[in-house]
Amino acid sequence: MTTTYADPRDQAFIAASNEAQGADLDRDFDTLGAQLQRRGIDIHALVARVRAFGVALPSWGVGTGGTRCARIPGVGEPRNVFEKIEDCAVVHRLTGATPTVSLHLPWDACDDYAALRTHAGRWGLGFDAVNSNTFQDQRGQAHSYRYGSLTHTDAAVRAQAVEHNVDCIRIGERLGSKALTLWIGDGANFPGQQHLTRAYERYLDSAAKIYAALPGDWRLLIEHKMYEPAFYATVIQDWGSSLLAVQSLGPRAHCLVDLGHHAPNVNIEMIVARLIHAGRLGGFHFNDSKYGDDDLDAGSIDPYRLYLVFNELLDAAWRGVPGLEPAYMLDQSHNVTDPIESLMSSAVELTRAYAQAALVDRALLADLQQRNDALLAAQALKRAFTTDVTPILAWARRANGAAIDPVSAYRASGYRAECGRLRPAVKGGTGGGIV
Ligand code: RM4
Ligand code: MN
Ligand code: MN
Repeated sequence: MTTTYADPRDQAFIAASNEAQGADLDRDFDTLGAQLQRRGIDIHALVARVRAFGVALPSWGVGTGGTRCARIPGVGEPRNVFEKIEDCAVVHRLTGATPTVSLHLPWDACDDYAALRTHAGRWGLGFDAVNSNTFQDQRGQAHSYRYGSLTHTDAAVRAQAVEHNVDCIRIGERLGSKALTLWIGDGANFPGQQHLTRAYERYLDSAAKIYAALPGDWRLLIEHKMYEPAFYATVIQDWGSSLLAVQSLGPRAHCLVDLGHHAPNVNIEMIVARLIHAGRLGGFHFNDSKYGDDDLDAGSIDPYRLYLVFNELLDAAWRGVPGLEPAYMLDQSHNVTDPIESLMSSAVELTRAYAQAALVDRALLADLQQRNDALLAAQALKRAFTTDVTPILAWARRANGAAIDPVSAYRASGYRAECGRLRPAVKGGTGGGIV
């Protein structure tokens, strides 16, 4: 069987694939526009906001992920960071919503960062936060992270981990990044294994050294995670530990919330509200989960929760909370899907939650809350969520030069098969770890 290939990043290809769907979209958009008008909402103003929405892609997300049991690679996976950028460009061109990439080092280490920046720039891509990795031993390093990194009992191991983070900052500077995301796996598997207070104090000491190496216009984002790989006690296990750390580090340290890093049923939107209140909400890793750090596609399990997170963010914007500029990043593991398709649909789901949250009648909601009208307040919030904003998202994509239906355009392009031809699997490629 011969498959034809068309570059899905090509404007003419995208425009042609939009042709067939354009008339239906226009009709659906007009119908929705009339409905929203009756609610006092200008659909074009909403389109303008949606067009400007962006989320960063995780470089590690374009390869197939895995679990603790196995990683089963897909066809035509990117073999190096340049090829990862190629795939990210597909996601961005087809969705118009992913203008930046978040790198993970040393998974994405390369010889020429200036060339990497140019390569990304050619596709209109920039770089968001860089992620360090001291949860794995790296080839050639002097000390092992078996018993921790930034919190290790041995000062030499801590120094090595600090140095890696400083290296990440220097690389990020060359790429135009403005933040370092710090997530460590340090912790204990047994009660008694680690002194809970001293381990945290060692963390603060190491993190302060990293903070001191930040350029003036950079932020340090601290990511908490309840468990895994440490199964009894993780040093930065919750937003409390994270908030105390950023407060002790300084004004450019902020908390990053990875949605999957909480126990099931935890009220994440409330954590978001608290961090906004503290002026320390720095960013997100979006994904979805059912049980733990499942790294499933954003919005695939509980889209209402995703919406409620955006509701807090837009409520804060409505209240004029100063200095709130959280970095939006995806952090997912794609084990059974084509990673490009998962990233595209996740970006769309984020945009959907954002657009829905923008529909909330905030003055009405505030009034209902003030009058303790629980039922109508809940309905006012739900009403925005149950509005099908699909035509707004598609319209915004088309206006941005992206695809009305990203996944169908992608499939029609034959990109994955072409990658399979151009990228024969290599042993030991930089696919990343089991994420
Ligand atoms: C962790 C955490 C980090 C990510 C690694 C790969 O669970 O979410 O953000 O960098 O996985
Ligand atoms: Mn994460
Ligand atoms: Mn995670």
